Amino acid sequence: MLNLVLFGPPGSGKGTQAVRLKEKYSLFHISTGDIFRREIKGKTPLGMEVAAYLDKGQLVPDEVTFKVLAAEIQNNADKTGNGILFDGYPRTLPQAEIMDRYFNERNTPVNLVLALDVDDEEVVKRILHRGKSSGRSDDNDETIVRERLQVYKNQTLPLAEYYRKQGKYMALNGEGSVDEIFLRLTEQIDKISSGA
Ligand code: B4P
Repeated sequence: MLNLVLFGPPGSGKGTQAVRLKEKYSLFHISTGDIFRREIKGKTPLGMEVAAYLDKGQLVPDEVTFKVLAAEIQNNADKTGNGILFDGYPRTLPQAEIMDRYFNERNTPVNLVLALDVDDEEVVKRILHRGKSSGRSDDNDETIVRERLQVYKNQTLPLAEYYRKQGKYMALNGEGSVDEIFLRLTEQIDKISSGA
C-alpha cells in the first residue's frame, strides 16, 4: 500500500499531477478542495458551511476537514487497497497529526510527501489564468489568490519541517512542463516503491 501526499502552494500543480499519478499507480485520489467544491455545487449543508471559507481564500476548520476526509475514506473502502493519493490534505499541523494517528493505527502510514516548489509570481499567474475559465470564485481575484498564498505560508508550509523530521519530505522543482514534473515525481515514487 502506497500512501502519498502531494504538497505545495495553491496552484503548484498538485491537482494536475494527481490525475496522472492516480492512473499510473492505481491509487485512490482524494482532493479535499474538490470535495468542498462538489458540496458547494450541490448546496448541501456541508457546502453551505464551507463556501465562505473558500470564497475568502481561507482554510476550512480542521474538525470539519478531517471529518470529510474520514468519511471519504470510509465510503470508498473498496477502492483504497493500493493506497491513497492525498492532494491538498493536510494543510495544517493538527490535520497532519490526526492523519498520522489514523493511518498509523491501521499500519498504513504516509510513505512519502512530495512537495512542488513553484515561485509565488508563477503561482499567481497560473491561478489567474485558470480563473478565466474555471468559474472558481477563489481564482478570479488577485487579492484572494495572494491571501491563499499567505495562508499557505503561515499555516501549511510549517508542515514541511514536520515531515522532514520523519524523513518523508521530498521537495521537487514544480516549474517546467507538466510532463517534466510528472517524470520528477515518478522517479521519487519508484525509488520508494522499490525500497531503494
Ligand atoms: P485546492 O482545491 O486544493 O486548490 P489549489 O491549491 O488551487 O490546487 P492545485 O495546487 O491542485 O493547483 P492545480 O493543479 O489545479 O483548494 C481550494 C480551497 O479549498 C483552499 O483555498 C481551502 O479554502 C479549501 N481546502 C482544501 N483543502 C483543505 C484542507 N485540507 N484544509 C482546509 N481547507 C482546505 O494547478 C493550478 C493551475 O496551474 C491550473 O490551471 C493548471 O492547469 C496550471 N498548471 C499546473 N501545472 C502547470 C505547469 N507545469 N505549468 C504551467 N501551468 C500549470
